[in-house]
Amino acid sequence: MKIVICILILIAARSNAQNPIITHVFTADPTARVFNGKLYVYPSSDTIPPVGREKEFPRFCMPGYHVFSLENGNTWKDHGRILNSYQVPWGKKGSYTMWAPDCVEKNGKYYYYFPAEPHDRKWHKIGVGVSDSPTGPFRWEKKPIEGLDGIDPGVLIDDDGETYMYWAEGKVAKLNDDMKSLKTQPRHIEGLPVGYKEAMFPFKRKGIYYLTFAHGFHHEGYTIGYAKSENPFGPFRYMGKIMDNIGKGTNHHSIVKYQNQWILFYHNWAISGTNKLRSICADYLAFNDEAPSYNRDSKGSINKVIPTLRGIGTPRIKDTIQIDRYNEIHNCKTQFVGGNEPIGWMVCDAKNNGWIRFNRVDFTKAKTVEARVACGQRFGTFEIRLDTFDGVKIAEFENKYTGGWNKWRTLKTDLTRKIVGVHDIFITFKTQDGNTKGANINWLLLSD
Ligand code: FUB
Repeated sequence: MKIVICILILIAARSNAQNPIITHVFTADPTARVFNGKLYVYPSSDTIPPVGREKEFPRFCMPGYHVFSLENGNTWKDHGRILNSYQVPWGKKGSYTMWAPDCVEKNGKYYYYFPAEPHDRKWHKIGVGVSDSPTGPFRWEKKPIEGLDGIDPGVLIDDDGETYMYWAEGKVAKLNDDMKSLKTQPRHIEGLPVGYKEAMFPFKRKGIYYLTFAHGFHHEGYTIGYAKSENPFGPFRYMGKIMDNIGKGTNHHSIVKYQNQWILFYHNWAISGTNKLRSICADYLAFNDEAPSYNRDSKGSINKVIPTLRGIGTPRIKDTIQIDRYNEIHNCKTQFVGGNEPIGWMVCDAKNNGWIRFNRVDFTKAKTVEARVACGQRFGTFEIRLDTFDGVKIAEFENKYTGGWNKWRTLKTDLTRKIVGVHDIFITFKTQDGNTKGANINWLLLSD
C-alpha cells in the first residue's frame, strides 16, 4: 500500500486531460455535467481505510466528494472536498460510505445527490444539497429523501421540466419541483437485461431516452451496457455494450456532450493496481448516426468505446504534452521517470523509426517546442511531424548526452513553420545505429 501512496504523490502535480484524468486523489463513479458551457465532474473518492479498521471496509472506503472542472481545455481544477462523510447531517459518523453522486441544475440552482449510510440502518439512503454554484458550497438537507432507499442516484430533467430520479435498485420516480422529495411512487424499470448490476445514467437524445448501466456477464464480468425507450419510465430495450470489461472492478460511468463531442467518463485502477482505489478516466464516444461511417440500420446506437491512455483534451501553448499518454505507439515503451525528474511517465527504449502518435494538439500562437529529455548517448535525432507518420516535419532535435538515461534536461527548438489550428503529431526516433536507443522523453511543450 505504501508503494501506491508514493506513486500517487509522485504524479500528484499532473492533472491534465490524459487518462487517468485525476492523479492526486483516488476518484471513482464520475458523473460529468456541462453547466454554462463548462465541463464539471462529480466523482466519489476512494481511500485507504483508517489503521485498525480495515475489516470494516470489505468493499470500499469512501470519505467524501471533490468537484473538478476542465480549465483551458486541458487541465482539471480541483475545487476541493465539498462534503465529508462526518458532515452528513443524517449519516452514520465515520462510516466512509459516500458512494456514487450526481449533480444537476434547475432554475439556476444546483442539486447534489449522494448516497450514504444513515445512522439507524445498514444500507444507503440518498441525500441532497442545494447551491447557487456548481462547485458549492451546498446547503445539505437535514434528512435523506423519503422513499429513496439505495445507491447511485442518476437524474434526468426532461424537456417539459419534469425530473426523474433513477437509482441502482432498478427503480425510477419523479421528483417534485423542490427537487428534494418524490412526486411519484418508485417504479421498477422494465426491460433491464439479465446481469444488470447498478450505476444507471439516464439521458435524452433526439427524443429517445437512454439508460446506461453496469452490466455483468458470466464469461466476461462487468461491462457498460445501454438501453433505449420512448418513455422515461420505460420499458427499456437493451441495445448492447458501450465498453467491454476492463478488469476486475466496478464500472460506474456517465456520458456528456461537451463542445459538440460526446464523452464517456468511467474509472479504472491503473494508478493503484487495486480495484478499491480507483481513478477516473474519459474517452470520446460516438453515436453511430453522427459518426463518419454511418450505418442506417443502427440509428441512435452507440459505438463501442475503446479505453485509451490519451483520453480527451487539447493541449495548447504552455501545456505539457504528455506523450507517454499516447494514441498509438510503435517500437517504443513507457515507464515511470526517475533520476532528477520528480514526477510523471516517460517514453523510453525507442528503436530506430519507433514512433508515438498523440492526437489533438492546438498550435495557435506556437513558435517553439521544448522537449524534456534524458539521454545516455550522443547519436541520432527525434523529430515531430504533423498528422501522419510521413507528414510535414515541424521540429527536429539532435540527441544530446544529458549525463545519463536518468539525468533530465529541457531542449528547445523553433518550429519550422507557422502551424494553424489543431493537429495530431507523430514523434519519430532516428537512432542512426540499430544498437542505440532513442532519447527518453517526459513531455513536449509549445511556446509562443
Ligand atoms: O463506488 C461505490 C459503488 O461502486 C458505486 O456506487 C457503484 O456504482 C460502484 O461503482
